[in-house]
Amino acid sequence: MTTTLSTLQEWVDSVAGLTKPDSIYWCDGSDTEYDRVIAEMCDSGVLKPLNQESFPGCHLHLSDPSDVARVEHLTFVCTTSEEDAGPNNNWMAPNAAHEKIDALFAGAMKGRTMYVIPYCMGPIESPYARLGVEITDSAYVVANMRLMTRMGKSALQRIEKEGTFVKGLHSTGDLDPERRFIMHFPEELSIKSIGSGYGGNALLGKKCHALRIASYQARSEGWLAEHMLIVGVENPHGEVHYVACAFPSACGKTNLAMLIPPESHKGWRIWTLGDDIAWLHMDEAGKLRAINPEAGYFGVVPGTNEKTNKNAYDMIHRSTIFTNVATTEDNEPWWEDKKSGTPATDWRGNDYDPSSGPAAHPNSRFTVSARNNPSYSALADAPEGVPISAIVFGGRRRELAPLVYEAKDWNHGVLVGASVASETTAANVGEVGVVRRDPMAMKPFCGYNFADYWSHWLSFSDRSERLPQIFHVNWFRQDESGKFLWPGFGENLRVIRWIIERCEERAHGHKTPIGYLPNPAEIDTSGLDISFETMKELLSVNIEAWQKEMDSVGEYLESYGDRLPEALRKEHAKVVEELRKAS
Ligand code: SAT
Ligand code: MN
Repeated sequence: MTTTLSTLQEWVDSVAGLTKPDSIYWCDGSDTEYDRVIAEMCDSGVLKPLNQESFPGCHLHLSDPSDVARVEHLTFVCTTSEEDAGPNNNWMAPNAAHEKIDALFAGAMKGRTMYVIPYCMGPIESPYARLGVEITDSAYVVANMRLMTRMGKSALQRIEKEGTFVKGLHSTGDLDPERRFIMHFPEELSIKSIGSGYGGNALLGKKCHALRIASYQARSEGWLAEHMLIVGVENPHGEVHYVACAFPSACGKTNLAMLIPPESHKGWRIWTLGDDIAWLHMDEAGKLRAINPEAGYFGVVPGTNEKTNKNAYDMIHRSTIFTNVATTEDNEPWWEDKKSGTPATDWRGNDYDPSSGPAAHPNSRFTVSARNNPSYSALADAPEGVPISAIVFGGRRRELAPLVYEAKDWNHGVLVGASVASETTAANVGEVGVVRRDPMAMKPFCGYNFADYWSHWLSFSDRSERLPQIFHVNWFRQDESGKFLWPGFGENLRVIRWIIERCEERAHGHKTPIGYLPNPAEIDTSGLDISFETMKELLSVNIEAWQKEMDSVGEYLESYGDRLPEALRKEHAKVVEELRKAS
């Protein structure tokens, strides 16, 4: 396979000229190809087959121990003007960035195969889908891209028809963190990534394309590329509401997207559209419609069990690539909180020794096709996407943020999103558990200045009267002893239900300075072992603490200087004033 599109052929030729691979292979996306690539990796030791009786089609990849997460400090947005990248991104001038990274790419593929991966983000027939080609020297990336995107022949056909595609160049290089960079050139629709084989750094269709480059494109084209799961919530009458939720990495998006309703919620059903990324477009009727640009899940493994996420637990028992988990004596994958089996070998491939830390890496991952998911919604393939009733922001916060509240209107909702703060997780290299601002859960992923991004969000209120209602949730409140106040997981449906009842104008709630909170009786707690006091705690607004919070939000917003939209400043001032009156 080669291509009739000369711009693509010329780019592939020039990359080969720079990186000097032994051979070039164009991926067609077929099953035969996938099986062959997997077999080759098993031969070379990059993959290990797991127990094929209990885990048919499953394989294990152990990465370099220094290459287990995203590297925000080595990730750059290279726009002509530094201001366009904004204080939220690392910036390098495009020429300097190309020069620096091309020097690392020179000869990087010697002795290796260069794979050309045409892919489509979104249903192949969708007007909202976007195209890309990733060039990589990693067979692991090829296999993962096959599971995560619509990859191969049909994508190439559309690329040749449209002529426009995002160019992604990737090499694992020598895996030395000193020579690792993830660079984005949104003005050129291109990405260059070297020195890492890990998910978000290497599967360029995902965070690099579908969020950083796409968010930049979306701004000029009038849509939104967001770090959101998409879920359909069906009530016992068969009515389905679609909800999009933005939570930071490793804060439970996959669990919520695949939730199994608790015993108390007979007749309810959850349909998964996506677990990580949503592209939102306004249709002619003024409704926001969402598609999931991805076709698979790259989820956190530890903590997955029959209680927390039975759908995921079942789904990853076949045709799954595991990265950096432990294994049992029987060669089954093992991870912390799996609730069965014991580890024999840890994620580094050593004999398991509890004194050297967890057996599975805290950011160990499964890669699996969305088709494996028992709650998969066929509408995930609908070209027109699904209409969104509610947008939900959330973070991981021990204190302050109530279980749920609703923004007063769209513009206030933009402030709520811009104010999101969350404890850092193992999804990025760095300290874990530190609260930081993570607006719209996009801090690591917005491909341009956050101030301009908030202006773009605000601009939607002039375009439609039928926008989704905006909410904020926090599943992670703890008491002084560190015990979680809310049971979470499947029980989160009780909160989602209130959100939907608000959208249907059936739940009243009451107004507070930070937004609408549920009246205590409006969250169904039947069958839950949760006291009235705890619910009160979860659904209260501590005025003094919120005043401090709003001071900190104000400082954060002002750090964006003149570019900060006046409307956002106004929303902030309104909340400050209402808190003052309430104090
Ligand atoms: O590493 S990924 O960016 O793909 C997953 C995540 O951190 O959200
Ligand atoms: Mn994510």
